Amino acid sequence: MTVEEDLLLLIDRIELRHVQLELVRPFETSLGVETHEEHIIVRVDSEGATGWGECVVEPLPAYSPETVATAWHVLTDAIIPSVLGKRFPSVSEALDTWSWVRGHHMAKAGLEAALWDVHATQKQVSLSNLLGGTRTAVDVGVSIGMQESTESMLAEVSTYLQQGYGRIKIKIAPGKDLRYIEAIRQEYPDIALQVDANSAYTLADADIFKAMDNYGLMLIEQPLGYDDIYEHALLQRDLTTPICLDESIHSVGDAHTALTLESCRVINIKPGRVGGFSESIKIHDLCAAQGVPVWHGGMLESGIGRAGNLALASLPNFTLPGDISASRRYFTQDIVDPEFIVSPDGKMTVPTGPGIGVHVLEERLAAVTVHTEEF
Ligand code: OSB
Ligand code: MG
Repeated sequence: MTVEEDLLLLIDRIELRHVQLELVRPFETSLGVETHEEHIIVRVDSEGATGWGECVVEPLPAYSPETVATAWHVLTDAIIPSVLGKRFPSVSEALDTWSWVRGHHMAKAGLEAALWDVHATQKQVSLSNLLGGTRTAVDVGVSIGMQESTESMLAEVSTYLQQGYGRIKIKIAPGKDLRYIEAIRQEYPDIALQVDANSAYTLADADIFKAMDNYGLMLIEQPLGYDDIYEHALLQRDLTTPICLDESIHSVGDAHTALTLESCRVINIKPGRVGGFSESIKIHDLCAAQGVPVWHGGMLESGIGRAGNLALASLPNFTLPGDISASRRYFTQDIVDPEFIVSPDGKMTVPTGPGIGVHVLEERLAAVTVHTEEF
């Protein structure tokens, strides 16, 4: 018997936890203000090994149609029953059992992440290694919420630059765009700067984006409709700045459509949005083959989700800095040890221990849990 066959993945037990984590400061985007994160932490036990995943839903369907309640329902009634108590040669066979479930990508990605972690732990390899990562540290950036004034925005930018972040992203919305970009560029002509509209504009606002071409932005993220691919192509034609799609890309098929239509020149990959690490890797590979850079987005994850994101972002075509910031940029205390930190040269080290490579602080996790269910 080979080592592979010896390490069949048996799914003994699954636990879901609805967690609530206070943010160190409110995060405002064109979608609203978030003061805390509510996610679902997924734990999988397999013959003595434990794996962890984070389902990056929000309480209300603003960024995505999924919510804590829909993910809980779909995990409980559709996805978990398809895998519980079964044995699989690898993670991909487990995924096949829930491929009949349409949509609900965040629900799927949360469980898939826990399966990858438990599998890597059993094999005694790092998640980065198992996913095909090639880097030991990744370049990271920070995503700054909308601010009351350009002065407070400049103060935020200055704080994060001092902490080492090598790339700044600011959230924009109509009325809170060019003034902010102009103010940052005056003070910092050379920093890597990009903006994220979270679909706050329409094609009627094209002139605002044309004006952004004068500021040397790395990219403009999701300016138009959250489900649009076509109109982004019309806008991209008139801009020199690359458009990056976030909300519009749910699969490798969407990525293929967007690249074929030239709707964007960069893609933001979030495992939750596309249904897990496996689909993320397909998008990564498609983009690599076409010379299109990708970067890792963020959903204000706890250390559990962040560890998985970092492992994925260690793949070779994640050539732009990710929205993967230090634990303390989000929370006073993370639920993993060691917490994630950013180095003075803007890098985050990819854990090398088995699985996600960080230890889950079970007491801390219990303290932030509002509801638990075991299967
Ligand atoms: O659009 O990238 C986004 C957070 C929640 C929902 C959508 C987005 C974001 C972020 C946060 O920008 C990035 C991070 O996790 O640091
Ligand atoms: Mg975005």
